[in-house]
Amino acid sequence: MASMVLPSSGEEENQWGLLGTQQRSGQRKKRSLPCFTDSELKGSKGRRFHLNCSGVLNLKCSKQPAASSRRSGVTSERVALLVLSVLLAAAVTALGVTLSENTQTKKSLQKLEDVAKHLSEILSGTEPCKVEQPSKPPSVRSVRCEDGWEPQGGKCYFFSSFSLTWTQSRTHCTSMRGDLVVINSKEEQRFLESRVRGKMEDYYDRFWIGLTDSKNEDEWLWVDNTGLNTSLEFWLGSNPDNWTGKNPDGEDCVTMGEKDGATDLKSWNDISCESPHKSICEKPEKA
Ligand SMILES: [Ca+2]
Ligand SMILES: [Ca+2]
Ligand SMILES: [Ca+2]
Repeated sequence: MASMVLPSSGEEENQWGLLGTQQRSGQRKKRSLPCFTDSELKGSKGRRFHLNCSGVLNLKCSKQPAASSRRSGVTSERVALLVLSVLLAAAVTALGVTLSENTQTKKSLQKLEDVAKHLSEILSGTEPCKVEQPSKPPSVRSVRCEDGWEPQGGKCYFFSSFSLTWTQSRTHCTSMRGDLVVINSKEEQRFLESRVRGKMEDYYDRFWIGLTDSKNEDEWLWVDNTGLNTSLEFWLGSNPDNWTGKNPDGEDCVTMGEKDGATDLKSWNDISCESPHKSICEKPEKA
């Protein structure tokens, strides 16, 4: 064991880092104290020592804080390593999740590509659809006849609902560049009979046609001055009878129409030209 001189107050540390203080009678003085050699100190591994000296003696090794600091450093390093390990594990986990999601995304894309390829193959083997043009809707307006006129057999017909005398009705037709109808065929009679029947409101609701014997009794002429063809007559019952019961001048103008339907198209009746009735106008189609 070696001896050393303790530093006085203010002398803090010897060459081993030992501090020694003695207080006696309020006086501080230097004193030789037993201490430890370097090897003993080194062997002590920096532990705290209490020297058996007289008086109050406090000894501590200055290397102990260094060891404690080293242990603290080691602990901090371990903590840091632990934190880093945790962070690394979290990063690896996140990376794994990302890779898994990417893998699933790639699989989904591959499925979509397969579906698209399959559809493309189907479409390539399918004949292109023919777009059918919609059929032309039936025209409610004739390009051959004016508004209100009905086309039939190359002619246009106007069924007037004005109740006028025979002469007034003819004037109305001519004002529209037509005339009272002239029936030239059985087909024309059939068409007119059907249309008039549908328009009649009652038994007497008949329509004027362009036939009259007003110039000479029983000499029937059409408004175009053609004579009546006896093979194309459609008199109803006992007509023409030139009945004078209502007008002493008899009956010189002709109407047509049987609300309940005409037998063999026979629907003509001679009546007074002054009676008010509806009428049928006729004119050629547009050129
Ligand atoms: Ca005609
Ligand atoms: Ca007559
Ligand atoms: Ca008559």
